[in-house]
Amino acid sequence: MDKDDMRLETKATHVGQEPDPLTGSIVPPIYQTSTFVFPNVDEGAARFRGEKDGYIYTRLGNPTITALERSVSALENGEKGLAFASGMAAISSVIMAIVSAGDHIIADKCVYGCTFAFLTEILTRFGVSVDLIDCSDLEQVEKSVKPNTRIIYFETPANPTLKMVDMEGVVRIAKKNGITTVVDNTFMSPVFQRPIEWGVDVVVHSATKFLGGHGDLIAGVAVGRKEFMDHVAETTLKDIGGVLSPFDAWLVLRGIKTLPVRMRAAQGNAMVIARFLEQHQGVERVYYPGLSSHPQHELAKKQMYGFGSMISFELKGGFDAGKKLMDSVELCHLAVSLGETSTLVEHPASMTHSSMTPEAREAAGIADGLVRISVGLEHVDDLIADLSQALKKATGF
Ligand code: LCS
Repeated sequence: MDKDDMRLETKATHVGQEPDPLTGSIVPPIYQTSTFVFPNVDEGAARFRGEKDGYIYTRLGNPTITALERSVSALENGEKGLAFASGMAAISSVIMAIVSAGDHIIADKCVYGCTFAFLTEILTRFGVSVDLIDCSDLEQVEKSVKPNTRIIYFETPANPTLKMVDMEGVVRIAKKNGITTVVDNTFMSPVFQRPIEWGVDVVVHSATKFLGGHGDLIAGVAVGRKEFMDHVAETTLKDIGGVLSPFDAWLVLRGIKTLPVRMRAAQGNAMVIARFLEQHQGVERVYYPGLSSHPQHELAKKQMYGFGSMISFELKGGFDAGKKLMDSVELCHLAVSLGETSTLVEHPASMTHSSMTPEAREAAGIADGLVRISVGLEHVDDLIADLSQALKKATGF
Protein backbone atom coordinates (compact mmCIF):
# COMPACT_ATOMS: atom_id res chain seq x y z
CA MET A 1 0.00 0.00 0.00
CA ASP A 2 1.28 3.49 -0.83
CA LYS A 3 1.99 5.51 2.32
CA ASP A 4 -0.31 8.28 1.11
CA ASP A 5 -3.23 5.83 1.19
CA MET A 6 -2.52 4.68 4.76
CA ARG A 7 -4.39 5.91 7.79
CA LEU A 8 -2.32 7.39 10.61
CA GLU A 9 -2.27 4.21 12.74
CA THR A 10 -1.00 2.22 9.77
CA LYS A 11 1.68 4.82 8.99
CA ALA A 12 2.83 4.73 12.64
CA THR A 13 3.26 0.97 12.39
CA HIS A 14 4.81 0.73 8.93
CA VAL A 15 6.41 3.89 7.51
CA GLY A 16 10.09 3.98 8.47
CA GLN A 17 9.48 0.71 10.32
CA GLU A 18 10.05 -1.62 7.34
CA PRO A 19 11.78 -4.96 8.04
CA ASP A 20 15.51 -5.03 7.21
CA PRO A 21 15.77 -6.15 3.54
CA LEU A 22 19.14 -7.81 4.22
CA THR A 23 18.17 -10.16 7.05
CA GLY A 24 14.40 -9.94 7.38
CA SER A 25 14.73 -8.60 10.92
CA ILE A 26 11.24 -7.29 11.65
CA VAL A 27 12.72 -4.43 13.66
CA PRO A 28 14.86 -2.10 11.54
CA PRO A 29 18.49 -2.19 12.68
CA ILE A 30 20.31 0.58 14.54
CA TYR A 31 23.12 1.85 12.32
CA GLN A 32 25.33 2.80 15.25
CA THR A 33 28.13 4.24 13.18
CA SER A 34 29.77 7.61 12.69
CA THR A 35 31.04 7.06 9.16
CA PHE A 36 30.43 5.06 5.97
CA VAL A 37 33.07 3.45 3.76
CA PHE A 38 33.25 4.61 0.13
CA PRO A 39 34.03 1.96 -2.51
CA ASN A 40 36.37 4.43 -4.27
CA VAL A 41 37.32 8.12 -4.47
CA ASP A 42 35.02 8.92 -7.40
CA GLU A 43 32.00 7.52 -5.53
CA GLY A 44 32.91 9.44 -2.33
CA ALA A 45 33.34 12.66 -4.31
CA ALA A 46 30.04 12.12 -6.14
CA ARG A 47 28.21 11.66 -2.82
CA PHE A 48 29.74 14.88 -1.50
CA ARG A 49 28.66 16.72 -4.64
CA GLY A 50 25.14 15.37 -4.10
CA GLU A 51 25.22 13.64 -7.48
CA LYS A 52 24.90 10.17 -5.98
CA ASP A 53 22.76 8.86 -3.13
CA GLY A 54 24.57 7.18 -0.30
CA TYR A 55 25.62 7.88 3.24
CA ILE A 56 28.83 9.71 4.14
CA TYR A 57 28.99 10.61 7.83
CA THR A 58 26.24 10.45 10.46
CA ARG A 59 26.08 14.22 10.98
CA LEU A 60 25.06 14.42 7.29
CA GLY A 61 22.69 11.45 7.44
CA ASN A 62 22.27 7.93 8.80
CA PRO A 63 19.81 5.19 7.77
CA THR A 64 18.23 4.89 11.25
CA ILE A 65 17.75 8.65 11.41
CA THR A 66 16.35 8.66 7.86
CA ALA A 67 13.81 6.03 8.93
CA LEU A 68 12.60 8.29 11.76
CA GLU A 69 12.47 11.27 9.40
CA ARG A 70 10.32 9.32 6.94
CA SER A 71 8.03 8.23 9.76
CA VAL A 72 7.36 11.71 11.16
CA SER A 73 6.92 13.35 7.78
CA ALA A 74 4.33 10.69 6.87
CA LEU A 75 2.49 11.21 10.17
CA GLU A 76 2.43 15.00 9.73
CA ASN A 77 1.43 14.71 6.05
CA GLY A 78 4.53 16.71 5.10
CA GLU A 79 7.07 16.27 2.34
CA LYS A 80 10.23 15.82 4.38
CA GLY A 81 11.19 15.39 8.02
CA LEU A 82 14.46 16.01 9.83
CA ALA A 83 15.56 14.71 13.21
CA PHE A 84 17.59 16.72 15.73
CA ALA A 85 19.36 16.17 19.05
CA SER A 86 16.53 17.92 20.94
CA GLY A 87 13.39 19.93 20.42
CA MET A 88 15.45 23.08 20.99
CA ALA A 89 17.92 21.99 18.29
CA ALA A 90 14.98 21.54 15.89
CA ILE A 91 13.47 24.92 16.74
CA SER A 92 16.75 26.86 16.64
CA SER A 93 17.96 25.15 13.45
CA VAL A 94 14.70 25.83 11.59
CA ILE A 95 14.56 29.47 12.65
CA MET A 96 18.24 30.15 11.94
CA ALA A 97 17.89 28.60 8.50
CA ILE A 98 15.37 31.35 7.68
CA VAL A 99 16.47 34.59 9.34
CA SER A 100 19.45 36.91 8.86
CA ALA A 101 20.48 40.05 10.73
CA GLY A 102 17.87 42.75 10.11
CA ASP A 103 14.95 40.33 9.89
CA HIS A 104 11.91 40.34 12.13
CA ILE A 105 10.01 37.51 13.82
CA ILE A 106 6.49 37.55 15.21
CA ALA A 107 6.11 35.02 18.03
CA ASP A 108 3.43 34.27 20.53
CA LYS A 109 4.25 35.51 24.02
CA CYS A 110 3.29 32.16 25.54
CA VAL A 111 5.85 29.56 24.45
CA TYR A 112 8.08 27.02 26.21
CA GLY A 113 10.66 28.82 28.42
CA CYS A 114 13.77 27.88 26.41
CA THR A 115 12.08 28.81 23.12
CA PHE A 116 11.31 32.17 24.72
CA ALA A 117 14.95 32.53 25.78
CA PHE A 118 16.23 31.53 22.33
CA LEU A 119 14.00 34.11 20.63
CA THR A 120 14.51 36.99 23.05
CA GLU A 121 18.07 36.49 24.31
CA ILE A 122 20.02 34.66 21.59
CA LEU A 123 18.49 35.70 18.25
CA THR A 124 18.38 39.36 19.28
CA ARG A 125 22.18 39.30 19.78
CA PHE A 126 22.50 38.53 16.07
CA GLY A 127 20.42 41.47 14.90
CA VAL A 128 17.07 39.72 14.58
CA SER A 129 14.16 41.58 16.16
CA VAL A 130 11.31 39.70 17.81
CA ASP A 131 7.83 40.96 18.68
CA LEU A 132 5.99 38.85 21.22
CA ILE A 133 2.26 39.12 20.73
CA ASP A 134 -0.95 37.17 21.29
CA CYS A 135 -1.26 35.16 18.07
CA SER A 136 -4.79 34.09 19.03
CA ASP A 137 -5.76 37.68 18.20
CA LEU A 138 -5.61 37.79 14.40
CA GLU A 139 -5.91 41.58 14.33
CA GLN A 140 -2.74 41.81 16.43
CA VAL A 141 -1.00 39.39 14.08
CA GLU A 142 -1.97 41.45 11.04
CA LYS A 143 -0.89 44.71 12.71
CA SER A 144 2.48 43.26 13.76
CA VAL A 145 3.57 42.38 10.24
CA LYS A 146 6.51 44.48 9.01
CA PRO A 147 8.21 44.52 5.60
CA ASN A 148 11.10 42.49 7.12
CA THR A 149 8.94 39.91 8.95
CA ARG A 150 10.16 36.45 7.99
CA ILE A 151 8.54 34.10 10.53
CA ILE A 152 5.36 33.79 12.56
CA TYR A 153 6.07 31.31 15.36
CA PHE A 154 3.65 29.83 17.90
CA GLU A 155 2.62 26.78 19.88
CA THR A 156 -0.96 25.57 19.74
CA PRO A 157 -2.03 24.59 22.33
CA ALA A 158 0.62 26.61 24.18
CA ASN A 159 2.84 25.36 26.96
CA PRO A 160 1.62 25.73 29.72
CA THR A 161 -1.62 27.73 29.34
CA LEU A 162 -3.23 25.55 26.62
CA LYS A 163 -4.15 28.70 24.70
CA MET A 164 -4.83 27.91 21.05
CA VAL A 165 -4.07 29.83 17.88
CA ASP A 166 -6.33 29.75 14.82
CA MET A 167 -3.90 28.22 12.33
CA GLU A 168 -6.07 28.86 9.29
CA GLY A 169 -6.35 32.55 10.21
CA VAL A 170 -2.64 33.07 10.84
CA VAL A 171 -1.68 31.17 7.68
CA ARG A 172 -3.95 33.46 5.63
CA ILE A 173 -2.11 36.55 6.94
CA ALA A 174 1.31 34.91 6.54
CA LYS A 175 0.71 33.79 2.94
CA LYS A 176 -0.53 37.24 1.95
CA ASN A 177 2.76 38.68 3.22
CA GLY A 178 5.20 35.96 2.13
CA ILE A 179 5.97 34.97 5.74
CA THR A 180 6.92 31.43 6.86
CA THR A 181 4.74 29.93 9.59
CA VAL A 182 6.44 27.64 12.13
CA VAL A 183 4.22 25.77 14.61
CA ASP A 184 5.28 23.72 17.61
CA ASN A 185 2.99 20.67 17.66
CA THR A 186 4.56 18.98 20.70
CA PHE A 187 1.40 19.04 22.85
CA MET A 188 -0.92 17.33 20.36
CA SER A 189 1.42 15.14 18.29
CA PRO A 190 0.31 14.34 14.72
CA VAL A 191 -2.34 12.03 16.15
CA PHE A 192 -4.46 14.96 17.33
CA GLN A 193 -3.27 17.83 15.12
CA ARG A 194 -1.54 18.15 11.75
CA PRO A 195 -0.73 21.84 11.16
CA ILE A 196 0.42 21.24 7.56
CA GLU A 197 -3.20 20.38 6.72
CA TRP A 198 -4.02 24.02 7.65
CA GLY A 199 -1.28 25.39 5.39
CA VAL A 200 1.44 25.79 8.05
CA ASP A 201 4.91 25.71 6.46
CA VAL A 202 7.02 24.00 9.12
CA VAL A 203 6.02 21.85 12.11
CA VAL A 204 8.46 21.35 14.98
CA HIS A 205 8.34 18.92 17.89
CA SER A 206 10.12 18.06 21.03
CA ALA A 207 10.22 14.32 20.25
CA THR A 208 11.36 13.90 23.85
CA LYS A 209 7.65 14.04 24.67
CA PHE A 210 4.78 12.10 23.08
CA LEU A 211 6.68 10.82 20.01
CA GLY A 212 9.33 9.10 22.13
CA GLY A 213 6.71 8.57 24.78
CA HIS A 214 8.68 6.75 27.46
CA GLY A 215 10.76 9.44 29.16
CA ASP A 216 14.04 7.84 28.13
CA LEU A 217 15.51 10.20 25.51
CA ILE A 218 15.92 13.78 24.27
CA ALA A 219 15.11 14.40 20.58
CA GLY A 220 13.50 16.86 18.17
CA VAL A 221 11.94 16.72 14.72
CA ALA A 222 10.81 19.20 12.08
CA VAL A 223 8.65 18.61 9.00
CA GLY A 224 8.05 20.84 6.00
CA ARG A 225 8.42 21.18 2.24
CA LYS A 226 11.30 19.23 0.72
CA GLU A 227 13.13 22.23 -0.69
CA PHE A 228 13.13 24.05 2.65
CA MET A 229 14.02 20.98 4.73
CA ASP A 230 16.92 20.21 2.35
CA HIS A 231 18.11 23.76 3.00
CA VAL A 232 17.98 23.15 6.80
CA ALA A 233 19.79 19.81 6.41
CA GLU A 234 22.54 21.40 4.33
CA THR A 235 23.00 24.49 6.53
CA THR A 236 22.03 24.75 10.20
CA LEU A 237 21.66 21.02 10.91
CA LYS A 238 24.94 20.12 9.18
CA ASP A 239 27.02 23.11 10.23
CA ILE A 240 25.74 23.76 13.75
CA GLY A 241 25.38 20.04 14.26
CA GLY A 242 22.43 19.34 16.54
CA VAL A 243 22.25 15.79 15.21
CA LEU A 244 20.30 12.96 16.85
CA SER A 245 22.13 9.76 17.76
CA PRO A 246 21.10 6.66 15.78
CA PHE A 247 20.19 4.85 18.99
CA ASP A 248 17.86 7.65 20.09
CA ALA A 249 16.34 7.78 16.59
CA TRP A 250 15.60 4.08 16.96
CA LEU A 251 14.01 4.64 20.38
CA VAL A 252 11.75 7.38 18.97
CA LEU A 253 10.74 5.05 16.09
CA ARG A 254 9.89 2.40 18.66
CA GLY A 255 7.81 4.92 20.59
CA ILE A 256 5.93 5.98 17.45
CA LYS A 257 4.58 2.46 16.91
CA THR A 258 2.33 2.94 19.93
CA LEU A 259 1.80 6.71 19.57
CA PRO A 260 -1.87 6.55 18.49
CA VAL A 261 -2.93 4.15 21.26
CA ARG A 262 -0.92 6.01 23.91
CA MET A 263 -2.37 9.37 22.85
CA ARG A 264 -5.94 8.07 23.02
CA ALA A 265 -5.49 6.29 26.35
CA ALA A 266 -3.87 9.34 27.96
CA GLN A 267 -6.57 11.60 26.52
CA GLY A 268 -9.28 9.37 28.01
CA ASN A 269 -7.67 9.75 31.43
CA ALA A 270 -7.16 13.49 30.94
CA MET A 271 -10.84 14.08 30.15
CA VAL A 272 -11.88 12.38 33.40
CA ILE A 273 -9.27 14.29 35.40
CA ALA A 274 -10.16 17.66 33.82
CA ARG A 275 -13.84 17.14 34.72
CA PHE A 276 -12.88 16.01 38.23
CA LEU A 277 -10.72 19.11 38.74
CA GLU A 278 -13.36 21.41 37.28
CA GLN A 279 -15.99 20.33 39.82
CA HIS A 280 -13.55 20.18 42.76
CA GLN A 281 -14.20 22.82 45.42
CA GLY A 282 -10.52 23.58 45.95
CA VAL A 283 -9.87 24.33 42.27
CA GLU A 284 -10.23 27.86 40.95
CA ARG A 285 -9.76 27.31 37.20
CA VAL A 286 -8.96 24.47 34.79
CA TYR A 287 -7.40 24.86 31.34
CA TYR A 288 -8.12 21.87 29.08
CA PRO A 289 -9.21 22.23 25.42
CA GLY A 290 -11.65 19.33 25.81
CA LEU A 291 -13.78 21.13 28.39
CA SER A 292 -16.69 23.11 26.98
CA SER A 293 -15.69 25.81 29.50
CA HIS A 294 -12.41 26.37 27.60
CA PRO A 295 -12.89 29.70 25.80
CA GLN A 296 -11.50 28.19 22.59
CA HIS A 297 -13.27 24.82 22.77
CA GLU A 298 -14.87 25.42 19.37
CA LEU A 299 -11.48 26.19 17.79
CA ALA A 300 -10.11 23.02 19.39
CA LYS A 301 -12.89 21.00 17.78
CA LYS A 302 -12.27 22.68 14.43
CA GLN A 303 -8.54 22.29 14.08
CA MET A 304 -7.65 19.27 16.24
CA TYR A 305 -8.62 15.59 16.09
CA GLY A 306 -8.56 15.32 19.90
CA PHE A 307 -7.80 17.31 23.00
CA GLY A 308 -4.64 15.64 24.26
CA SER A 309 -3.54 14.93 27.81
CA MET A 310 -2.06 18.20 29.04
CA ILE A 311 -4.03 20.09 31.69
CA SER A 312 -3.18 23.22 33.67
CA PHE A 313 -5.08 24.46 36.69
CA GLU A 314 -5.03 26.99 39.49
CA LEU A 315 -6.08 26.26 43.04
CA LYS A 316 -7.99 28.47 45.40
CA GLY A 317 -5.13 29.60 47.61
CA GLY A 318 -2.86 30.33 44.63
CA PHE A 319 0.84 29.57 44.73
CA ASP A 320 1.02 28.25 48.30
CA ALA A 321 -1.77 25.79 47.71
CA GLY A 322 -0.28 24.72 44.36
CA LYS A 323 3.11 24.12 46.00
CA LYS A 324 1.50 22.06 48.73
CA LEU A 325 -0.35 19.99 46.12
CA MET A 326 2.83 19.31 44.14
CA ASP A 327 4.67 18.35 47.34
CA SER A 328 1.83 16.04 48.35
CA VAL A 329 1.28 13.85 45.27
CA GLU A 330 2.47 10.29 45.78
CA LEU A 331 1.67 8.43 42.56
CA CYS A 332 2.09 11.38 40.17
CA HIS A 333 5.73 12.40 39.86
CA LEU A 334 6.88 15.95 40.51
CA ALA A 335 8.96 16.43 37.35
CA VAL A 336 9.22 18.53 34.21
CA SER A 337 8.87 17.05 30.72
CA LEU A 338 5.58 15.59 29.53
CA GLY A 339 4.03 13.03 27.25
CA GLU A 340 5.37 9.91 28.89
CA THR A 341 3.72 6.86 30.41
CA SER A 342 3.68 8.18 33.97
CA THR A 343 1.77 11.23 35.12
CA LEU A 344 3.95 14.28 35.79
CA VAL A 345 3.08 17.45 37.67
CA GLU A 346 5.22 20.57 37.60
CA HIS A 347 5.21 24.27 38.44
CA PRO A 348 5.72 26.36 35.26
CA ALA A 349 6.62 29.65 37.02
CA SER A 350 9.58 28.16 38.91
CA MET A 351 10.49 25.36 36.49
CA THR A 352 9.74 25.16 32.74
CA HIS A 353 9.05 28.89 32.35
CA SER A 354 11.51 30.23 34.94
CA SER A 355 13.66 31.74 32.18
CA MET A 356 10.87 34.28 31.58
CA THR A 357 10.71 37.39 33.74
CA PRO A 358 7.69 37.64 36.09
CA GLU A 359 6.36 40.40 33.78
CA ALA A 360 6.73 38.19 30.68
CA ARG A 361 4.98 35.34 32.46
CA GLU A 362 2.15 37.62 33.51
CA ALA A 363 1.78 38.89 29.94
CA ALA A 364 1.65 35.28 28.76
CA GLY A 365 -1.04 34.41 31.29
CA ILE A 366 1.19 32.08 33.34
CA ALA A 367 0.01 32.68 36.90
CA ASP A 368 2.39 31.94 39.78
CA GLY A 369 -0.12 29.44 41.11
CA LEU A 370 -0.51 27.54 37.83
CA VAL A 371 0.08 23.79 38.10
CA ARG A 372 0.64 21.72 34.93
CA ILE A 373 -0.17 18.05 34.69
CA SER A 374 0.84 15.67 31.91
CA VAL A 375 -1.62 12.83 32.31
CA GLY A 376 -0.11 9.38 31.82
CA LEU A 377 -1.32 5.86 31.30
CA GLU A 378 -2.01 4.75 34.88
CA HIS A 379 -5.55 3.68 35.85
CA VAL A 380 -7.53 6.88 36.07
CA ASP A 381 -9.12 5.92 39.42
CA ASP A 382 -5.65 5.68 40.97
CA LEU A 383 -4.73 9.10 39.58
CA ILE A 384 -7.96 10.62 40.92
CA ALA A 385 -7.30 9.04 44.33
CA ASP A 386 -3.80 10.53 44.39
CA LEU A 387 -4.94 13.97 43.27
CA SER A 388 -7.83 13.86 45.78
CA GLN A 389 -5.56 13.25 48.74
CA ALA A 390 -3.10 15.92 47.56
CA LEU A 391 -5.91 18.43 46.95
CA LYS A 392 -7.28 17.77 50.42
CA LYS A 393 -3.88 18.55 51.96
CA ALA A 394 -3.44 21.64 49.74
CA THR A 395 -6.90 23.18 49.94
CA GLY A 396 -8.76 21.47 52.79
CA PHE A 397 -11.44 20.19 50.35
N1 LCS B 1 8.64 22.77 22.60
C1 LCS B 1 7.81 22.52 23.62
C2 LCS B 1 6.35 22.84 23.48
C3 LCS B 1 8.31 21.97 24.79
O1 LCS B 1 7.45 21.72 25.79
C4 LCS B 1 9.69 21.70 24.90
C5 LCS B 1 10.29 21.14 26.13
C6 LCS B 1 10.53 22.00 23.81
C7 LCS B 1 9.96 22.52 22.67
C8 LCS B 1 11.99 21.73 23.84
O2 LCS B 1 12.23 20.37 23.64
P1 LCS B 1 13.53 19.59 24.17
O3 LCS B 1 14.70 20.34 23.66
O4 LCS B 1 13.47 19.60 25.66
O5 LCS B 1 13.39 18.25 23.56
N2 LCS B 1 9.43 21.20 27.22
C9 LCS B 1 9.68 20.83 28.45
C10 LCS B 1 8.72 20.94 29.46
O6 LCS B 1 7.62 21.47 29.38
N3 LCS B 1 9.20 20.41 30.56
O7 LCS B 1 10.51 20.00 30.38
C11 LCS B 1 10.90 20.25 29.02
